[in-house]
Amino acid sequence: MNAIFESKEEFKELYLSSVTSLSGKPFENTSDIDRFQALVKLVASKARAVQTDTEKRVHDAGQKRVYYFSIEFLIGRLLDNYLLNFGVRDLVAEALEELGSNLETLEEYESDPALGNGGLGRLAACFLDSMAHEGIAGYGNGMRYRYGLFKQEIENGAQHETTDDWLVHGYPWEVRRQDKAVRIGFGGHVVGVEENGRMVYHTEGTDDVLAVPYDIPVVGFGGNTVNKLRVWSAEPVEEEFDLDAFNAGDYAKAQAHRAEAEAISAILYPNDAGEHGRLLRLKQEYLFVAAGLSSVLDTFRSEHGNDWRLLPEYVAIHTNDTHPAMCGPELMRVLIDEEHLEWDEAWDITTKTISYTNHTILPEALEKWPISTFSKLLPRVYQIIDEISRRYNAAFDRTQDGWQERLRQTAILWDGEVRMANLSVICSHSVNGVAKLHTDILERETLKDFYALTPQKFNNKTNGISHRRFLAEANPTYARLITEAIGEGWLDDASELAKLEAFEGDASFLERVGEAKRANKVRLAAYVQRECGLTIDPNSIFDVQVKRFHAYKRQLLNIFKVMDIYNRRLADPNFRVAPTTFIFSGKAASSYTFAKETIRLINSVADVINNDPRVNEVMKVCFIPNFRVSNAQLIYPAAEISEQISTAGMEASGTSNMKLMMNGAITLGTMDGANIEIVNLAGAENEKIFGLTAPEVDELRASGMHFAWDMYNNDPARLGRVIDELTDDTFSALSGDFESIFNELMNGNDHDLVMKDFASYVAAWEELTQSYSDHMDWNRRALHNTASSGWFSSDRTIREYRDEIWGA
Ligand code: NBG
Repeated sequence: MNAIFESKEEFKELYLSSVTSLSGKPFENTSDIDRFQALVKLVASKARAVQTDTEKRVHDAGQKRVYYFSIEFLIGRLLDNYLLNFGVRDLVAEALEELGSNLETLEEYESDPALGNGGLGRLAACFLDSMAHEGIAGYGNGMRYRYGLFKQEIENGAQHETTDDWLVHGYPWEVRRQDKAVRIGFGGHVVGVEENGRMVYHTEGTDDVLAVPYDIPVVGFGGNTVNKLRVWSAEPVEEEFDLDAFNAGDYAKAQAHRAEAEAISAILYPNDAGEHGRLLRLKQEYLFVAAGLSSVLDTFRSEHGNDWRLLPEYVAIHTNDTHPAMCGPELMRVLIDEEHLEWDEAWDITTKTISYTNHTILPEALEKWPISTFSKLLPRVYQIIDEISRRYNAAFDRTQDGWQERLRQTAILWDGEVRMANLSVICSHSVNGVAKLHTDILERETLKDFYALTPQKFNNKTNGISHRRFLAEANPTYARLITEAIGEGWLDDASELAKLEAFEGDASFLERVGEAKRANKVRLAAYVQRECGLTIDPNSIFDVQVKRFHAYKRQLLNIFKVMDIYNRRLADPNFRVAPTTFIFSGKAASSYTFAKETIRLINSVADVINNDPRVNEVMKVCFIPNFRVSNAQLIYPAAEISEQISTAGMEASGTSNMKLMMNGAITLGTMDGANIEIVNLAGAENEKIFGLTAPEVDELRASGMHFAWDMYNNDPARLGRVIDELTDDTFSALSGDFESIFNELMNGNDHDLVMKDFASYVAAWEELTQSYSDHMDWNRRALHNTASSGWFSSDRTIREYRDEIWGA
C-alpha cells in the first residue's frame, strides 16, 4: 500500500495549511465547505504526484496504453473512494475528528457528477477503477457535460426534471488543460489536391469549435497507479464577442457564437437506450472521438515517432457501445489525410487497434443516422465511411448461400442511413457482449450475419462492478465484519470473498451478518425519512428494484405484484403477508411516456397503501427520488431482495444485480442477463427464479399464441382486477388514472410479457418472503451470495479484456 500520508500528524499539518491557504482564514473560522474543498485539493495534489510517477513508469517500460472511449462516465463521488484506495481513510477520519471536523459531513459537499445515464456509464467508471488497480495504463476519454443528467423531483407522483448544476461550486478534482485543446471542424466541403502524384484531401470552410480537456485523476487501490479520465468541453475557438451587437444592446447576439459552441457539451442526452438522431448528439460523438484520438496520437508520436505500424502494439482503443463508432473512420482520416499512409496499411492499423462492446439488443438503441445529416456535418469522415462501405461491399463473398440478405444485414450504409453498430463491428478486431446470454443472442440473432462471417471476432466479457466502491465503501459495517473473518486481502482480490463460505454454519457469525444488514436498513430508513418524509420499518423486508425505468425492465410487473398483495390482504385480513417495504428508485428518459407513467403509478399506489391503516402493518411502498451513485450506495447495502425481473432475453447484463448480490441480497429474478451467472455461481437454491426463459419467450412470440385479453379474462379475481385498477378510481386520487398504461398493455398485447409472468412472479415472491421468518437460513443465504460474488469484481472483467482483447 502506497499511503499518501505517513501519519496522522503529517496529514494534519498538510491539511491545516491547505485549508488556511485556500480559504485565507484561520482554521476555526472556516466553513465545512472550505474544509471539504481543501481536503479534496490536498488529496488531488497527492494523487497527481503519484500520477507523475505512474506516467514515468509506463513510459520507461514502454507499456501499452488502453483508451476507453465512452460518451458516459458515471464516476460518483471520489473523495471517500480515493481515501480508501490510498489506504488512509481511517487515518484521515480520525485526524479530522481530532480537529473538530467530521469526514462524513465533509463528504456530503461533494457533488455527484451525473455524467452518465445508468449501467453503461457506471460500468465505464468501474472499469477505470479496475484498470488502475490492475496497473494497466488505462485512460478514460469522454465528455464533460456542463449539466449532468437531469435532477428528478416527484410532484403529485409524477417525475419532473430540473437542471443538475453539478459544477456550481466548481469541481476540485479536475484540471483544465488549455494547452492540450484541440480544434474540431464541422461542416464545410472537401477539397482534394494532387501532391506527389497522390490525391490529398482536406476540408475547407468548416465551422470550428475548441475541445478543451479536463483531467480527473483515477486512483487505483493500493495507491501505486494513478491514471486519468480526460473529459472534453466544447468552447468557441476564439473569443468572437460581437462588440457592435453588444453596444447596440443586442446582448444575445453578442454571445451567440459562444453559446452555439458551448451547446455541444451542455447536456447529456437522457436516454440509456433509444431515441437518437439529434444533430447535437452527433456533434458530441464526433467531438470526443476526434479530440480524444488527437491526444492519443500525440502521445504515441511523442513516444514512438511516426512509425504508425507500431500503433496496435502500443495502443488499444476500446469503443464503449456505438457512440464512439467514428473512431474507425476518424483514425483512417488522420492516417491517410495527415500522415499520408496508403488505405490498406491504414485499414490494417485501424482494425488492429479498435475493439467494440455491444450493450444492448434493443433495435431502437442501435444508432442510425441519416446520410444527409451525417455527410453535411462531417463531409470528410462521411467520405471515408463511404469508402469503407464500398470496399466492404466489393469484397463481399458472393458465393455463399443467401449472400444478398447477409450483405443487407451487415452493410454500413443502407436505406439512406449510416448504421453505427455495423460500422463498429467492421472497424474492430473484437466484438463482445456483456454477459453469456447476451453474447449468445448477439451471435445467434442480433449480429448473426457478422458472426457467420467472422466468428473469431466475437467473445463474451461478463460485466463486473467495483467491489471496493459497492461493498467496502458503501457498506462499512459489513465490510468490517468480512475483514474480521477473512482478513483484508479481499479488497485487493475479490475472489477471497469465497473464504466466507467457512462461516455459513457459524450461528453467531450469521447473527452478526443480520445485525450489519439491520444497521444498513436503519441508515436507509433515516435517509427515506429525510428525503421523502416517509417512515419505514427496518424490521420489514426491504425489497428493492433500483435502475432506469424501461418497459423491458418491468417495474410494472413489480407494482402489479404490490397491487395484488394489497387487494388480497384487503379481501382477506388473514392472508399472510411477510411485512415488506417495497423500494423503487430510478429515472425515466424525459420523453419516455410509458416509463414516466409507471413512476406515477408506483407513487400513486404508494400514496394509497402508505395511508391505509388496514395494511400498514405489513406493507409500505417507497419511491426514492433522484437515483444516483451516492444514494445507490445507501440503498444496495440495505436490500434483502434484489428485483431483477426483466423479460428474459432483454437485459444485456444488468449490474445492479451484482451490486445487490455482493451486499447479501437474494435475487428474485428471471433467467436473463447476468442473473444466469449469479445462479450458476451461488446455486439456484440461494436465489429465487421465476418466469419464462429466453427460449420460451422466443417460442411464445413466434407461436402467435399469446393474447393479453385471454390472460385478463382467465384471471378476473387477481390479474384482471389489477388491470381494472389502472382505469378505475382505486389509485387515481393523487393525479389521475393510468389509461395510457392500460392501452399500452392491452393494445400492445402485453409486449413485455408482464401479464404472462405475473402469476409465477407473485408466487415466487410469496415463497421467498415466507422463508424470511427463518432468519438464520436467510442470513446464511445472504452470506453465501456475498461469498459467491467475487467473480463479479470488475477486476476480473478487466483482466479478461486485458488478456483477450487489448493484449496490454
Ligand atoms: C446497458 C444494458 C445493461 C448493461 C449495461 C452495461 C445500455 C445501452 N446498455 O443491461 O441495458 O448492464 O449496459 O453493460 O445502456
